[in-house]
Amino acid sequence: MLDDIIKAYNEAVFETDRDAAFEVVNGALDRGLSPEDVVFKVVIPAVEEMMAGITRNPDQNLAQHFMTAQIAAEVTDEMLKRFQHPPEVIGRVVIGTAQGDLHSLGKRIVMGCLKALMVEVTDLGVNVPAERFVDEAVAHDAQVIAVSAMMVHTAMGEQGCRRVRELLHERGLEGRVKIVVGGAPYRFDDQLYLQVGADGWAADGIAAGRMIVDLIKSTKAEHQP
Ligand code: B12
Repeated sequence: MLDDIIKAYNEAVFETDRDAAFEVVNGALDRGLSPEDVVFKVVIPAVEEMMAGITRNPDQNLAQHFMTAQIAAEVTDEMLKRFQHPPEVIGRVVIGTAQGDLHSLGKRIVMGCLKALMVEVTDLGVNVPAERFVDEAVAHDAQVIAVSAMMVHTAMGEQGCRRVRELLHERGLEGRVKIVVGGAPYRFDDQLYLQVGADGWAADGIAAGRMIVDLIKSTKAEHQP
């Protein structure tokens, strides 16, 4: 059954047919597939296939890629509403895309993974100033600030993660709040997260979920009386 669903979903997004994609997803739910499986076994692999397509042929139709990303984001948002509600929250994360960066899909996927792992997530959206990351982390009593950056200049620039690190330092919050980063530039250089002052990074949503849960647990343990 799963193979048929994946094939039908991939055909729909290849045709950039949003309604057909939703029909496939709703049909899959009717046939008993869980919202979690829709995201992790159907939507994410389709996005990964799109990314592999771009690597193979950078001249591929950008509109098609954009629609694949848009459809994936919409389906993910719908499925997240139906994810099993966690009985107990492990910790809290504020997440956003760095200042100057409007890429949102990777962040959404990370959010989905975190929610599935019982982490409370506050989405700050895209183009988020460093000050806002820190203010919101304090307001939500978050253990982790998650900064997504898809472009080299937003990953490495002075207004992104580096500035968040400076602000945490200035406000004496470094023990209480950790910073994690992710996005294409970090996949190209797996040491880049250290250069920009982050505590951790991950290459995909699933690894991000695991890494952030570990960081929340260790941060909470350090602060237990
Ligand atoms: C889709 C896309 C767009 C869409 C974005 C739609 C949207 N709503 O998000 C649109 C068309 C709008 C777009 C615009 C632009 N884009 Co664009 N875009 C892409 C593309 C093709 C895919 C990005 C994507 O969605 N990937 C799919 C998701 C699932 O993967 P992901 O984002 O990497 O996220 C995963 C991991 O990285 C990780 N992760 C992500 N965030 C985080 C955060 C944390 C904390 C953690 C732990 C993990 C984590 O987990 C995620 C899930 O597995 C990439 C190419 C690529 N190969 O990445 C270019 C790319 C990022 N774009 C690029 C560029 C240049 C642009 C534009 C400047 C183009 C232009 N000339 O206008 C604009 C910039 C707009 C802006 N100011 O932000 C360049 C950046 C180059 C560079 N070296 O800086 C890329 C790399 C394309 C290229 N090869 O040139 N883009």
